[in-house]
Amino acid sequence: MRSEHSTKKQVAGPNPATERSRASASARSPTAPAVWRGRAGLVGFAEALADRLPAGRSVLLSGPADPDGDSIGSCLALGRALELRGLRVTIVGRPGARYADLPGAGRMVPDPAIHEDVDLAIVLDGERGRLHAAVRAVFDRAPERVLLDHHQSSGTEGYTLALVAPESASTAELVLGIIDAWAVPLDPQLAAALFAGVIFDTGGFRHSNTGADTLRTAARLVEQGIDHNAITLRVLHERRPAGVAILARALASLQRPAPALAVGLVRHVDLIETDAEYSDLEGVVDQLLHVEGVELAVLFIEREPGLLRLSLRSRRQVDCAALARALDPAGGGHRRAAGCVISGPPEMVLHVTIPALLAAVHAAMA
Ligand SMILES: [Mn+2]
Repeated sequence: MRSEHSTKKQVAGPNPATERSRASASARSPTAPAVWRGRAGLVGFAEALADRLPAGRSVLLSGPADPDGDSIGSCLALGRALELRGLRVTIVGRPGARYADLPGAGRMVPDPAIHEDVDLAIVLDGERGRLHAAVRAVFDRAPERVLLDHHQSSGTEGYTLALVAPESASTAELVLGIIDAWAVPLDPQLAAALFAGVIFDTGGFRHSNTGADTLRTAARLVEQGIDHNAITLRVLHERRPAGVAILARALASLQRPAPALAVGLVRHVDLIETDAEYSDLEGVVDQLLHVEGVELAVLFIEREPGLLRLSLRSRRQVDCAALARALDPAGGGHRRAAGCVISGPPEMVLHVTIPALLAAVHAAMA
């Protein structure tokens, strides 16, 4: 399983001079915006964040409206670290069965229930455009707005503080870097939440974004005595009965417009009839990608009647983030995993989209 937002390992470019100068400007003035790109900015970001968070301040933490394992694990771990530092923390999201056992998941607040103003708001593992509308309103009103992310497609405009590190396999690894920079001692609760994030975005250390750093991080987390096997089983493998039923329908829908392209369609009626939720479809697109000979897999999910959510995955050549953005200007993600939304009846959307998918496959494999 891989999030929409996990990616092939990418080499960080040097920080643009403008970003560096803005970052150093923030050290002088706590109100100037500060932006970092790449893991190299982690300590500077952590220090700037700490400067803005004296004990007693209120902080809101949220992932995108449909949080995945990395979003949830990152929010829970950073939330705990902030509480240990004396902040008043609200964590947004509905964790779903896969994440309900993680430490702190029980106190997450559903997105629509968020309305109280906070001193500082942080969006993790996705930019603010992906927040639930209710959360977005609170986020935009917050005097300090922070982005912590690893999506190559995330912009950094509109934040008082931002770190985007596309070379990091998961946002959870960035959170651990912050925890280390703050010298907060790692404990089993932090480790369990972070481990969930790391395994989600690396597909259990199988995706190409898994590097030596990720494995070293995992070793540190396992050393905390967490039940890594139980977390992996729950987060990556276990399915609700409704999830098995929707998986069966998704696999039965497989089309191969070309040998290298796998397309699946889950209609709204499938979700209704199987009683499946959107989160039950996590990891299903990877099953399509793992068909022999497939380079690009796309799962079309009719989330609401006439509204299709596309999950794109590639093995090597196709840049899914660029393809998602070409299909939908609001789409994006990582090179090997991305998503976008297209409206229209499923047949029509397939009819107009498949030629573009075929063109991308042929161009990438030429
Ligand atoms: Mn992620």
